[in-house]
Amino acid sequence: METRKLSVPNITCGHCVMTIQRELGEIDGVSKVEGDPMGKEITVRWDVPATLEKIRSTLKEINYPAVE
Ligand SMILES: [Cu+2]
Repeated sequence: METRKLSVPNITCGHCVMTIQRELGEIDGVSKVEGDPMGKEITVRWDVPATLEKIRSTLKEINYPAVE
């Protein structure tokens, strides 16, 4: 089980967070996605078969790339 906080500058409101939660939630192995619209950060918890690379590429696909 891994947990990572990611900075996502394109987040502007709670709807952005909901979109990210929905899209990342469809990845097998992702068990939790929390977001902070003010801080423009998300916290993702996952286990195999999900990977950080998969999470980052999905964020990029939906136009919410993580910067770190
Ligand atoms: Cu928004």
